[in-house]
Amino acid sequence: MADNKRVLLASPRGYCAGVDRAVETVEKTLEKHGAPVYVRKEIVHNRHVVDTLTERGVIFVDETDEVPEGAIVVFSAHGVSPEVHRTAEERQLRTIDATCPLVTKVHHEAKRFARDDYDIVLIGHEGHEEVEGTSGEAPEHIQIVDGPDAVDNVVVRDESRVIWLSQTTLSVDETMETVKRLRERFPELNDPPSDDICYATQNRQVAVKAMAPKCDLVIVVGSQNSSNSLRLVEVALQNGAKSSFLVDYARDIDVSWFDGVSTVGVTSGASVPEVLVRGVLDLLAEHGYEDVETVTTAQETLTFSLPREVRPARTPR
Ligand code: 10D
Ligand code: SF4
Repeated sequence: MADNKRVLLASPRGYCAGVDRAVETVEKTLEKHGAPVYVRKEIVHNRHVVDTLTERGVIFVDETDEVPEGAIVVFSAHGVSPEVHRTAEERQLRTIDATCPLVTKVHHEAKRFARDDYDIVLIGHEGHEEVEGTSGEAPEHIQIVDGPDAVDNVVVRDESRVIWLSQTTLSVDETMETVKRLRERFPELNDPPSDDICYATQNRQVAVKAMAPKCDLVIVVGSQNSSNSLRLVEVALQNGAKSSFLVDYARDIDVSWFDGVSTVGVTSGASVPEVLVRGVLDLLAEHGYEDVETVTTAQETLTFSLPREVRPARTPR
């Protein structure tokens, strides 16, 4: 049995402004129009959020051709390509776009640099919905680079007109390594006009970095398909945590992970409701980890207004 059992709780953790907006968009759509409401792809990559909304009458579909003509469909926080907008329009679907404004910002950058005839290197995970949406803005100008080792495969037309952009939820350190390798190949490589890895992704990684060296175990609450949550496990391991696991629920924790463990770090991905973290803290307390100390590395205050279709009407003064 380990002595000095304690929990370090990362802050910030959990819901970011884009997830909060996307989940509320679906809730408001349900309130306004009643069930069923269709959502293309998982609104955010969290099992609990998806299951809870399903119980309330949301039908999650993979593609808009599964939505009955004329019905309402919400696009997920990860964004969609123009092709998805076109097919929805053809089927006369009523669309509500819950794409995070910070993802939309990267779409705008992709369109702008494609218009200026740059070759765009989009650093991101092949097959991830956000990457599919962003690359769909200018498929003929964009090539996807999935980490440092993929840099060797990049082919450009003019080395002086190359820019890199990225998915919003990547590991900051790995992305910088990819950019370094890109710059070794293309010394004139242009940087994006502003950070594409969003504030929430960065803040959650910084908080994990601060606590990881002190942790025997870091538990990250999040789903297996959540890019930003997975990155937190990697960041914990790369920064001194002796072990780290991703769990959807407290019940996924294997108590043998606690063997010989004094300090447990806890954090959660940007798509994770706080109630799930509470469940993990309760389980930890049952195993003697009652002392919880918060490790705060940033304060977050950003919020986004809801899409026009579900925004509350302004009350006249
Ligand atoms: O997989 P992921 O990290 O991109 O998405 P998740 O839904 O877990 O978190 C929110 C991030 C979004 C919507 C991408 F910006
Ligand atoms: Fe937006 Fe960042 Fe949240 Fe993604 S992780 S939804 S880009 S705020």
